[in-house]
Amino acid sequence: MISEKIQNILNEQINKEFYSAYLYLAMSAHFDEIGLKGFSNWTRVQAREEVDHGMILFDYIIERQGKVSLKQIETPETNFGSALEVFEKIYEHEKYVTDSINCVANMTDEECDLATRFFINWYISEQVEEEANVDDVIKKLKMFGDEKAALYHLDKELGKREYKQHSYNS
Ligand code: OFO
Repeated sequence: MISEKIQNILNEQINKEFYSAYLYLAMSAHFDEIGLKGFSNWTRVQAREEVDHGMILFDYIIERQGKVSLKQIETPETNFGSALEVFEKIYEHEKYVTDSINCVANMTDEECDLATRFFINWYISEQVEEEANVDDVIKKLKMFGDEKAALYHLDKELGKREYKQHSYNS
């Protein structure tokens, strides 16, 4: 069974993951509005992955005989700028989520909860991957500046991203 402190911090993390999904969906709608279908696809796929992240925590709490308590999800902003501005926002957001996951890991150490410490390692690796993926897009956007042809090709590339269900250990 998990302690109350661990249960609370995992429930807070569920909320952050679902908020992430909302934020990515808002960005996806923005990209659709400005005609960048590939960017819209990328952020939409990411939103689905965020739901998976939330559900993995949800299932873990239940498996450890804890209580899931779902909190209100904050409204994401809707005013976004250029593709670069959006991706810079994504990077900041993912850094915030990384810090939050690190706090969960610290708490498992404080509570001597080795099972949750082992579980949360999956999220630690996932955050490394997410920050790297976003950084890759930012670098490309910076490299090509305002070049329309390059943006067109990047949009095509991001349009190829496919959703693959995330589950613990995959
Ligand atoms: Fe769930 O990793 Fe992004 O926010």
